[in-house]
Formats: sequence, C-alpha cells, structure tokens
Amino acid sequence: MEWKTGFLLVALILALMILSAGCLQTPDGSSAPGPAPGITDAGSGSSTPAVPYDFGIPKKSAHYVRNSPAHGATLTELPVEVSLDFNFVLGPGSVISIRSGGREWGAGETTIDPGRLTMRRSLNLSAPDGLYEVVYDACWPDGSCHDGNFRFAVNRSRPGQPLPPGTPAPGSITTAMPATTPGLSGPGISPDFGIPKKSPHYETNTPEHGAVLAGVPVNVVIDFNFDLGPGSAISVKSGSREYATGTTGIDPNRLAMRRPIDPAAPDGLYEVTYNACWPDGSCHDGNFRFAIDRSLARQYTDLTGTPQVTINMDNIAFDPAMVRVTRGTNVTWINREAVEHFVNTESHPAHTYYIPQNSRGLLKNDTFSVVFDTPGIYPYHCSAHAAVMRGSILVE
Ligand SMILES: [Cu+2]
Repeated sequence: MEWKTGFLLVALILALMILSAGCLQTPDGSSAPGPAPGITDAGSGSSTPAVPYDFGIPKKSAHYVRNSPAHGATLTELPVEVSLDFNFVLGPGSVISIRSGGREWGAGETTIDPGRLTMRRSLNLSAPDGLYEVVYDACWPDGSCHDGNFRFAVNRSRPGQPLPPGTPAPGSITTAMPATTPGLSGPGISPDFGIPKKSPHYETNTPEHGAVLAGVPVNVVIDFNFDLGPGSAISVKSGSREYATGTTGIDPNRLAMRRPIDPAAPDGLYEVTYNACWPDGSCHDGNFRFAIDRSLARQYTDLTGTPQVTINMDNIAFDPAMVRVTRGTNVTWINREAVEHFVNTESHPAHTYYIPQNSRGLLKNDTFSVVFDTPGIYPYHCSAHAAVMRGSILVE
C-alpha cells in the first residue's frame, strides 16, 4: 500500500502546482488555496511581462522607518543580517523571523540596539538562493506589539536571471484590504475597515483608521516623517464617489498633507487613498478607512444655541468631553486642577488636524479659546494624558 500512497501524494502535489499556477494574479494571497506561489518564471504564460520574484506589498508596523535589505531587493550575496529601524523605542518581545521555503533562516536571537530604534537578526550562513519573507513584531514600552513584513531575494547563481523552477517559495504575504467597499448597513453594525496600507515615512492620519464619527471631518490629514513633494494627493471615496473637495495641500513644514471633505458627505464607509511623493519624485501609495454615522450625535452633550461654551479640565478629563455646538461658538477650556493640561487637535503627537486648536501648557485656572466657524467634527486630546484625556467638538 505504501507505493500507492506515495503515488497519490505525487499526483496531488502536481494537481496543486497546476491549480496554483492559475492563481498567480490573485491580489490577496490569503484567499488562495494552499501555499501562495512566490516566484513566477518566464514561462508562466501570463500576459504581463515575466517577473522573476513576487515581492508583493509589505505591511509596515507602526513607527516603522526602514528596513535592510530593502523590500524588493535582489541580492547577489547572502546578507549578513536583517535590520529594521523605527522612530519609537523598541521593547521586549520584538522579534524578527526570516523565512524561505517554509524554513526559518534567522540565526540566534533578535537583538535591539542600545538606542532602541533598531532591531536586527543574523542570517544562517547556509541559507539558499530564493525569495525570503521577513516577518516581524515591533513592541513598544506600553507592551503593545505591531507586526509587519517585507521580502527580498538572494540569487547568487545566476544574477539578473529568474530562479530555477521549483525553488521553494514562502507563504503568502499580508497585503491590502478587499477590493470592494461595503457600505454601512445601519447603526450598530460594524463596518469592514480592513487593514490599512501605509506609505513609507507614514506616521499618523486623522480621522484615524477605523474611526466612526458623529459628523463629517473638516479635512483628512496624513502625517509623515519625510518631506512631501509635488504630486502628493489624497482621495476620499464612498462607493465610487469622490467626497474630497478642492486640492490636496502640503503644510509649510512639508510633513503633513491635507484635503477638505464635502460637508454634505452622507453617512457611510469612506476609503482614503493617497499618494505621498518625495523630493526625488518617487510616489508611494497608502490607504485607510473611516465611517460617518450621524446617529452617534445623540451621545454628545447638546450645547447648540449657546454662544459661549466652557469645558472644564479636571480629574484628568475634559468635562463635558463630547459637545455639540452651533457654528460660530466660542469654546473656552479652563484648567480646574493643579496638573498641567493641554488642548491638542488630533493626531497625537502630530497635532495637525485643525491647527488652531492647539494650546500652550495650561496651569491651574489658565484658559484657552477657539471659535469654531466651520461645521464638522473636531476630535482632540491632552498631550500630557493622551491615552485617557480625550474629547470631541461637533460643530453644526
Ligand atoms: Cu492633561
């Protein structure tokens, strides 16, 4: 019976290889049955030009800055190590895995440099030619960990040539969200926010990915840690309709780009897609999603029709934290306690969403005022207590 089992296995493997060849263009590798094909060769029969390696789209952790080898690099020598740079301090649990052909080729432990901005791991010296997928977890001092991945290839045998057929490929890479954009099906039903794709040098965005807002955001702002250049653009769509208005603007410090949104944008799920372009002319796309659900306005303290509104800062909280006001209202914050507080527009720590809503440090009895002339939603926080001290102004 043993030889029959062996024969069946060979037949099954052949059938799977034929099936997987037909799925080479599947954009979301996770939906393909069995291992995703990592490498195509010149004879794949595809109508597109032959691509030696399928590098896919890397997923990047929060605070990611860069990695070495670069995503998509084909190296003619085995790299000594893989390293990843971040703009935030790495903590325990941070780990790098370097896989090819279903095997781990990382050697020894993942180490964190003294400055805690770089983690690295050596490669096994006997690692073969092929496509490598690096999967990592970056952990912050608060204990939260965020994964990411990227791919590179090693081709020592025939530089510039595709790898020989049958070279083992790694598993599928996590990539973008589903192509379709489902709408909100009604209050209380969670929209499908998917997984955002982030451009290199991405830092934060407002509204944040996954936010469900009681009103229309006055603009979408995306923050970077590198200088934006010409060609940078933001689109805000629900269904197939564009709800961004005007043009995409770049802030004077070139670290944020923004675009207004139609104040009449309806309730529903919105997908923001953007292109961030650098001074060298290269552009890199990204996307994220938020939703508008006006029924959430019920949760706000209704202070509409009141021309002067006061919000207290006390017990490490804004009180009231969520208020509805009429356009033209002067909102004044007063610090009632002996703890320094701030009023800062989202996001943290970029504070770029609505720049006039950024106070200096407020000591006890200090005040800060903003007149809100434009209808929309204004999420904010205190920078000294960003995790817990949050508020929102809904201007109608
Ligand atoms: Cu505070």
